[in-house]
Amino acid sequence: MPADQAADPVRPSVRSKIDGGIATITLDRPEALNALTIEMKEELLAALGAVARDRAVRAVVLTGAGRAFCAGQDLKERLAPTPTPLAVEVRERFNPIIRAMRTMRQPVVGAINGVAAGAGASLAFACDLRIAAEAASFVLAFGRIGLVPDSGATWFLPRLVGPAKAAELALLGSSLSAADAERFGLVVTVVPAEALAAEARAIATRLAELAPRALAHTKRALDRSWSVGLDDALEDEAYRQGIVGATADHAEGLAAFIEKRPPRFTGE
Ligand code: T3D
Repeated sequence: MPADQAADPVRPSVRSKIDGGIATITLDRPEALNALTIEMKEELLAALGAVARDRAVRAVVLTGAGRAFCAGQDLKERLAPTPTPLAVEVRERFNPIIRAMRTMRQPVVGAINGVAAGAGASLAFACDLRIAAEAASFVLAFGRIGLVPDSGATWFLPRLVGPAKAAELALLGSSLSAADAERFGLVVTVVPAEALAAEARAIATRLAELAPRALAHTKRALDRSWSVGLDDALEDEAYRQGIVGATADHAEGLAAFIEKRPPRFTGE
């Protein structure tokens, strides 16, 4: 297929559905293993932005259609007559997606249905939690095409699996199976392909039932912890506790505990 026809301009390549406080965003270009074109990156960023602004959404599931999660940058697009310079593409199209995932208040559950390669692996790493289908795998395919890992891969991976495994995956480009990803703690659990959507929804439902502001502060505090010392982290926890401790949801959580009933958190 010629590079300029890589994406059908009338069919969106990213689907977004909101149901019961859970947004499911699906990368939907299965014929190219959900490889990311310019349009698709713009659609994904728009979908994440819409979800981030929607107060009714309490948790997000990110997944792929077909047999892959995402094969990273659409390499055929790079063969276009005047491709965007790589540094510009990374700064202006990939990095905003990763920042959006990390700054949105809702937790993002990656439902990794198949191979996650290149920036597709980075997308998986940028999720708050990941679950995987048995056939899923993670490949830092960048080195095979003479590139460096990007879209946060060099930041996330050592933190997620440790520096030694990160170096192996990043330098050798070895494929990490779903089973090994579970052993390294990269994924919460591995399930048969047919159970993935239900399992992702079950985890997202658990998250959606928790107090949204407490979750948002927990997400921020965890990210922030990587760049501060213990004293700073202790003070940051105290600061956030002061904020969420004054919420109606904290009062509801206490009341529910005393009354021995499930809490009903409203986000207030
Ligand atoms: O460039 C910039 O803007 C900078 C940013 C870079 C970020 C990056 O993501 S760089 C890394 C890009 N991704 C890759 O290098 C991965 C390339 N793909 C693969 O290595 C393999 O396809 C997989 C390991 C992911 C899966 O292998 P396999 O054997 O299961 O499938 P396949 O046969 O290779 O692919 C199936 C189809 O998907 C095939 O199309 P065809 O021949 O049937 O028409 C293949 O060309 C297409 N496809 C797979 N990956 C991409 C892709 N098409 C475009 N771009 C891809 N990345």
